[in-house]
Amino acid sequence: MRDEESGEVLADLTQADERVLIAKGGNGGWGNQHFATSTRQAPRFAKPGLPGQVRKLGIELKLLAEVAIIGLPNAGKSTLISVISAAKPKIADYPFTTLVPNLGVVRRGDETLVVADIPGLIRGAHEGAGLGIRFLKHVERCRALCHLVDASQAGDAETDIAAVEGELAAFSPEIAARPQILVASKVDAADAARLTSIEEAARRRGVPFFAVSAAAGTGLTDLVHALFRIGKPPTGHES
Ligand SMILES: Nc1nc2c(ncn2[C@@H]2O[C@H](COP(=O)(O)OP(=O)(O)OP(=O)(O)O)[C@@H](O)[C@H]2O)c(=O)[nH]1
Ligand SMILES: [Mg+2]
Repeated sequence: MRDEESGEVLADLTQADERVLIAKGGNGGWGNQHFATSTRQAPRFAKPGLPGQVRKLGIELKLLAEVAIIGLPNAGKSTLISVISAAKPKIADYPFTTLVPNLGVVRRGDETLVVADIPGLIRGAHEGAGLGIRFLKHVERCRALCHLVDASQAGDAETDIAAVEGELAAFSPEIAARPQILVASKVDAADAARLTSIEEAARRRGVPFFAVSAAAGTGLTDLVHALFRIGKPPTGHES
């Protein structure tokens, strides 16, 4: 929350029920009761209160997910979150199905992890193309990124992967440098050369690679473990 005039950050509310006083009310006035005496029981005058503080605020909502699922439109992000969490986002075979991020809680035993399905990113997103930048800001709070790449299409994946990475880096080099995994989606319908190119792209970058099919349910357990690994801060004594 910012003061629109000065740009000063007034508050950053990250917990449920957190409160902050942004604008003080004016001092109260004195009602006519205050001026009443035994001989003047209903005075016709009173002292008005002072006006309260007036401020113009800029308020932004940022989701508090631990891992953001990012990728080109139609990569299968919403389908993935629908099978690893209880979230039930809209899924369709056209780009920009997801218009606002969806949050899902992924469970592993007693542990939970909050994952965000971010609307598809395209080249120029950091300048506002597609649904773009409005949603990149939701990625700011995530510890880690799960970059989903459609393995069912034809063609080398490097260009697609680099396009998404380029947008992230243009938005924030700091976000682009967060822990990442590269995940080939739709491997039930994979194009073999494409799948290999995704794996090679992961190897070149030195990031973990996973192959999943949300439709067939393959690779999901390994992926969930990986999401917990990157999404939770290291405790220092994990095996
Ligand atoms: N064969 C196959 N198709 C899949 C799989 N996962 C998703 N799809 C299909 O891919 C299309 C896009 O899926 P979505 O989950 O809506 O993709 P998205 O990345 O959320 O797309 P946007 O919200 O538009 O960015 C849909 O037609 C899905 O049914 C999969 O594992 N296998
Ligand atoms: Mg979607």
